[in-house]
Amino acid sequence: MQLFKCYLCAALLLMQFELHLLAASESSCPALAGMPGIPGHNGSPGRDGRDGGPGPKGEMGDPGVGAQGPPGKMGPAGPVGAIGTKGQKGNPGPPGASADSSLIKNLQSDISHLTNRLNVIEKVLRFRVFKSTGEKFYVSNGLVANFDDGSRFCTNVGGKIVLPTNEDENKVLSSIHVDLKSNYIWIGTTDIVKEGTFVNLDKQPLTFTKWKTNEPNNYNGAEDCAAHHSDGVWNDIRCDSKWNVVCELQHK
Ligand SMILES: [Ca+2]
Ligand SMILES: [Ca+2]
Repeated sequence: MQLFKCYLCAALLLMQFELHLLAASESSCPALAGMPGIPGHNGSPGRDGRDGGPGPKGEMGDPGVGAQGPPGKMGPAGPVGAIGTKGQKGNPGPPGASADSSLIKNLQSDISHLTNRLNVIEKVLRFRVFKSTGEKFYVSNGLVANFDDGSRFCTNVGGKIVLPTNEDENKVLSSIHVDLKSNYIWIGTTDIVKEGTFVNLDKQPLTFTKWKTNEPNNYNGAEDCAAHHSDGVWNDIRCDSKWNVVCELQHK
């Protein structure tokens, strides 16, 4: 651009020079003026200026946006608070089974049972012959008596005249014959109340019988009591006859 300006200026000066030449030819002919010189070259750039002073403080920027950091550690426990006031008394709970009282009742029951059993055993040991038959002891001291005396004897020792109520008990009674060397042993049944109908001493029907064939026969119309024969079968016989007495004692 600068060079273009120079050319343009030179062109203007050349035109002005030609116009002067034309004007001079039409009038007089004064002395010729010299031609203007060519403009010089631009000079070199000057040295750098000094650093300026610090500018004014800028405005505060907008707050930054960052991700939330992880939670910090739990702080130490605070001081112990003061004791609060006493609360109201709660409603009474439902009555529960006391383990101790239940245990005591069981122990008392066991003690009572053992005491009764011990008393029975003490009585049994006084007899020369005794055998256990499940819930009973069959005992005898070798007494030979009629039915009434024998029944009274057994009552006095806390029992009654033996009466087998099943086959096993009948067999146990058979074994006692061996010890007593007996022929007959009284059993607790009679037909005194009604001839031909034997009942036990509580006047209850018999639940087990072991009558010998053709017995009871009420021989001579005088047999209202009954006895267990050594061969294991029963026979009705006279109540005033005398035979071995065996008592039964309950131990349960
Ligand atoms: Ca009879
Ligand atoms: Ca008979």
